[in-house]
Amino acid sequence: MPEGRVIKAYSGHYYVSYGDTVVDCKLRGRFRKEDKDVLVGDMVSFTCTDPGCMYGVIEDVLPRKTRLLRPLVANIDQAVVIIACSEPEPDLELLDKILVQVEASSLEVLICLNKIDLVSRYAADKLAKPYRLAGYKVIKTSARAGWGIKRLRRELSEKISVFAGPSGVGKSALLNALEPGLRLQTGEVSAKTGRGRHTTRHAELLKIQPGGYVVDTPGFSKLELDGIDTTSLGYLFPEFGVPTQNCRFSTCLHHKEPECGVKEAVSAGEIAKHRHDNYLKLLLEITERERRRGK
Ligand SMILES: Nc1nc2c(ncn2[C@@H]2O[C@H](COP(=O)(O)OP(=O)(O)O)[C@@H](O)[C@H]2O)c(=O)[nH]1
Ligand SMILES: [Mg+2]
Ligand SMILES: [Zn+2]
Repeated sequence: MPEGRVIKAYSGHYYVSYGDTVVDCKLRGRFRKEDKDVLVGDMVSFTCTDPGCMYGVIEDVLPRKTRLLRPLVANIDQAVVIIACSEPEPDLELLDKILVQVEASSLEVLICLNKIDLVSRYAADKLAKPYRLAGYKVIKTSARAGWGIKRLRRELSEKISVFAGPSGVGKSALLNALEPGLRLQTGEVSAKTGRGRHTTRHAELLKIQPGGYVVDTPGFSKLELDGIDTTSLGYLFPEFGVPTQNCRFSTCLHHKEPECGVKEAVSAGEIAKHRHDNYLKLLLEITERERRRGK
């Protein structure tokens, strides 16, 4: 039986990518009885209902690796967190908050520094350095000049990725540079909805040659730090891991405690100061939330 990936679901139609074509499928009736759901991103087996196989029926869902809630898509492997070197100025507080969410969701992470055509090489590397030190893979791109697109394509290959990052950093422009056929609208945000004009409310997988997919709805748009408590926050900053072993207290929150290995590493220049500052801001946010909920 043929197997393919659901790339779009819309009012009872499931569009299944199969080789170079897309098959318009319905669900076998028993799915409703068994309360089984089929999500964008799922691998399914299906039967064709016409000789040309334009239409089909989904017979079964293959085991799901992961299931992300926002966007609601199955089998996402990786988050590509995109920031611009300039225009808009990099918002490192937001970047660090997105990274914490991504770490908590245990996806692979790639940081993409876009618009490197607008700054010096020195400035781009200065931005990248703390994140490379923290162990993140960082790539530099310019959607406009076409730099770094090959590398980005390699990083997307054979994976399902979600693009995350504030509006205006070049998410759509990068997708267009990867797949000119997509012709996504760039640079225009509707004043009424705050969304790009072509932003669909239904998640869709866009195929990137030679064999990756990108989810077209921006992920991690609502950053509520769900399910992260004060004691787990530090573990979501990878570069805190080794220095934490030097903290005197096993419950150290790397804040006001004496003999804190993390604070010592900041003083020694081994951890970027802004990363620790942003950690403290998130710690405060979570503390306040826990207090409001009466924990
Ligand atoms: N100079 C420069 N401008 C870019 C680059 N990538 C995108 N832009 C511009 O930045 C603006 C926002 O890009 P867009 O792709 O719509 O951002 P999105 O909101 O993240 O999807 C547009 O005017 C793009 O032309 C780049 O690498 N360099
Ligand atoms: Mg866009
Ligand atoms: Zn500490």
